[in-house]
Amino acid sequence: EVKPKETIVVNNTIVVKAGEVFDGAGNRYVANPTTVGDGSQKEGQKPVFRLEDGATLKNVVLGVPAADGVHTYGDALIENVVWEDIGEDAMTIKDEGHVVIRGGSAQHGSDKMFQINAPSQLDIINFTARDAGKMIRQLGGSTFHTEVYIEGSVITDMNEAIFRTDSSTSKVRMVNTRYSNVGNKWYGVKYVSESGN
Ligand code: DGU
Ligand code: CA
Ligand code: CA
Repeated sequence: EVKPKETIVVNNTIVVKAGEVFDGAGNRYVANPTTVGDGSQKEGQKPVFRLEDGATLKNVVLGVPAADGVHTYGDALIENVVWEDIGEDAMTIKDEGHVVIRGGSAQHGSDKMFQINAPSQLDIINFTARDAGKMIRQLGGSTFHTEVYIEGSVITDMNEAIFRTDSSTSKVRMVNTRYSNVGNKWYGVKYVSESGN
C-alpha cells in the first residue's frame, strides 16, 4: 500500500534526538509562520528540524515556509531531503561535527543555502543545488577551520559563490560535479582541490 503524501504543519521545532532516525516518508513539512518562522530573511527564526548528535533526517520535503530549515548539533546524516523553497537558509551547522547531505535538492534562496557556524566537516553527495546567493557560507568573520567535500552534484545559478569563507585555513574539495553560473565559485577559499568537474 502506497499512502498519499501529506503536508504537515510544524508548530514547534521537531527535535531528532541523539542517534535517532526521523523518516518523513516523503511527506512535506511546512513551518507555522508565527511560531517557527515565515522563511523571510529575518534572523532569529527557529528551525523546522533540530538534529542532535548522530541524528539522521531522511525522506523529508521542506515546503514553504521553511523558516530556518535544519539545524545540526554534532554529527548528522541528511538523506533525500528536498527544500522546495529555502527559508532564511536551508541548513545550519550550529555545533562541531561531521555533517553528510546525501541526495536531495534545494532551491530558491534569497541568500544562503548552507550556513556553517562551527568547525566541521560538511560532505555533500549526489545533491542538486540551484538558485541561491551562495551554496555554502562559513559564518562571516569567523576564522575556524572547516572542510567541505562536494561529490557527484549539480550546482546552478549561485549569485555569489559555491563556498564563501573568511577563514584562511578552510578547505574545499569538489569531484565529479557539474556546475554553471556560480559567481566567484570559491570566494575567499585558500585551499581548493578539484577533479573530474
Ligand atoms: O550577519 O550572525 O546568517 O546563521 C550576521 C549573522 C549571520 C547569521 C547567519 C545565520 O551570520 O545570522 O543565519
Ligand atoms: Ca542568516
Ligand atoms: Ca539562519
